[in-house]
Amino acid sequence: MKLSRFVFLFVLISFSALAQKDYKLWLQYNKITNPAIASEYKSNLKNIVSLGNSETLKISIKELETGILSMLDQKPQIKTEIEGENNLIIGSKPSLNSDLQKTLQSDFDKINSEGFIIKLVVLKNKKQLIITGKNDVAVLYGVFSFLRLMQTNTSLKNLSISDSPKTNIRILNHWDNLDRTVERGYAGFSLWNWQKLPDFIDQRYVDYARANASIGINGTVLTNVNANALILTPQYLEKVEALANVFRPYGIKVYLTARFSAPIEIGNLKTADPKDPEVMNWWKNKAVEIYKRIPDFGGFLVKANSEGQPGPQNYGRDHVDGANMLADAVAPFGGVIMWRAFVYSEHDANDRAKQAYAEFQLYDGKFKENVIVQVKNGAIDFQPREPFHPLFGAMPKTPLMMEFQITQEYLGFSTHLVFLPKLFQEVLESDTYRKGKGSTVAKVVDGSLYNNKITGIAGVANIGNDLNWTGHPFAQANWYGFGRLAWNPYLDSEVIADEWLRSTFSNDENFIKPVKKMMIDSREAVVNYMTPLGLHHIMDTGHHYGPGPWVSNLSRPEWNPVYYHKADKNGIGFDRSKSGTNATAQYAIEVEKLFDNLETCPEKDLLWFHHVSWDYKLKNGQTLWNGLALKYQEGVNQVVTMQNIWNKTEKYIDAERFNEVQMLLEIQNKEAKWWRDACLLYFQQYSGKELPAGVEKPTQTLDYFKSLKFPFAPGNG
Ligand code: GCW
Repeated sequence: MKLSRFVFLFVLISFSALAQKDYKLWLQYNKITNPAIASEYKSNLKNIVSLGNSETLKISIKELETGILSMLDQKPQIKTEIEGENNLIIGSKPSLNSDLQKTLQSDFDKINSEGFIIKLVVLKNKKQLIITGKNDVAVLYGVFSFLRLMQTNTSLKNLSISDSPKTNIRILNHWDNLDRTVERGYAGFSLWNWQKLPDFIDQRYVDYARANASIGINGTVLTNVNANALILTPQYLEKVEALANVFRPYGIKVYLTARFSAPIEIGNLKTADPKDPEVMNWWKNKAVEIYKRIPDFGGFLVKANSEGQPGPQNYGRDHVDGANMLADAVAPFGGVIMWRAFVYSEHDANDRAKQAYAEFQLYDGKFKENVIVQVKNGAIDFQPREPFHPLFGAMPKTPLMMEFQITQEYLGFSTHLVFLPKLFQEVLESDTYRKGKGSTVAKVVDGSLYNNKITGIAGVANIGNDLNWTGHPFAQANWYGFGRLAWNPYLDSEVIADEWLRSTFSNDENFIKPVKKMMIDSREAVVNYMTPLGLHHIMDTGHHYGPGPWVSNLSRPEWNPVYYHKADKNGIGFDRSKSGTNATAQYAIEVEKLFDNLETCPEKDLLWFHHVSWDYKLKNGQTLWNGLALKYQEGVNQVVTMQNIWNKTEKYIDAERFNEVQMLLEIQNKEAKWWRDACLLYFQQYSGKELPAGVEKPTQTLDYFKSLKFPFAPGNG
């Protein structure tokens, strides 16, 4: 072999070997180095008894074999009968013998249809380990959960776990277009290769389903909410069917976005009026056609009469008319309609934050049983921090599902390390007070506050065809954490970070401890260097990359950052209190009072609810101007701390991911400074004050920052 060819091959092989690490996400299955733990597992994992034959069970067994071989260097024997002791028994309830069913009865009573049991049991005097649930997908969840125990080096002693998801619909929303661009996507192009489907099944589809199943995600909306009707044509449905076939054994249902005007665009009708019999029929027939191909099709996600999307209002009808018409079409097949409440109108420029509530709250109780209203976590749009959306808790007779954004549209794209479960947890823990103290958003979302029949959590996916799926290695943690919180909205983000780090990198405490802290603090860092003290939506417009607090020339008032910060010589902030737009009145009285009063309003939300003078005294004694400037500086300092932490991790992890994260943190550092300098220079024009001691001098002029243009920033169509 010629040397050059040899070198080429070597580079290729080592490249793919290295790239694999990133690709494997949180399913690294690293060798267990703790001898005591390893030997516990080894003795229980010599034999696997598989009680069944379904695709899903085969996947479960294969996953166990892969994990055990990789973590323990042990190849388990696969059997179909229980003989001897210390077997790992895998199978769903119907496949268990009566002895086992009896032994586990009280555990089965505790779980729902998707829940699982992992337990050490004694059967006829013999110790066995069992993973079971009421059906095979539940068993698969149990298997992944067991592998997580292994990956996190958790002892098997006294093992007895029964765990069920607290929500029904745990779903990713892909804002993927048919040309494979991804709206607000920062990790390459769409995974769905429509041109090669249905005949070419990319291994990536399988790996995608596997990763999702491993964290309990059970649904995926394949297409952008800014929808294209073509996805509903036979040509595309055939491709969707192929994907649904891949995902099914992993327990993942496929959903599509429905463009409201589809009956006109692909059905040759004159109207899409939801009360028109022909339109109603068109959707009914469309549902029949889809369910013939995909019997477990999940249903439709709809963005209607929002940001230019067509909807029932085009015909003088309302959201209820539109949603219920579609609900009727999919109801015979058990489908659901996820109707989005993300609406705001250019005709109501008073306060965008009030519009979804104003438009939807009065529909409470009017939607059909299989409609669930999908509400973003906050009333504006996925900002680094927003108070919880006032609709949560305010529609007792309507199931509401949470929409989080996993992709970092407003949080530095995939170049900034921001651990989002911290943000998600803050929202889920917020108290709506709608049924007294303790009426948290989590309780609205999991249906326990109002006994809703369907419940759900959606996350706008951050996944693309980048080798590492999410662009930033740490953005994988946001996908992971979303899935974990959709399963259990009461999980602590620190627990999530811990699990993820151990499964993704290493169990070494010297690595875990500092890096976990880095992750936990990363959310506050981004708030500090972008939008401290309740500022919001001051990103440059369109692409939302970098600061643009000065933008004021867009046609719709609420598209301009100046609309949100309202800085003038008197002060800064959006007055949403009684003296302003009175948005606070959309909350329960306890919350309203808290936010309305300048004294009690949490400082983290100060400028969200109040216009405050530059000399206003903050709780720490600083003036608002000084405090704001110091927050921006603190954000930058936090990024430096993150870099220092990361720089010490080299010896614990592979060089590739170490280097990647190191480079990305350097970008984050530069951009944090950019944010600080641009915003402070801009606001300084109004405050007319010097930067306080401790805040670094800007290195460029305001004009320079204003001159920066990014015509090809990703994710912007
Ligand atoms: O966050 C905004 C985005 C739009 C998005 C819209 C929505 C899909 O800037 O790109 O459109 O929200 O959620 O519908």
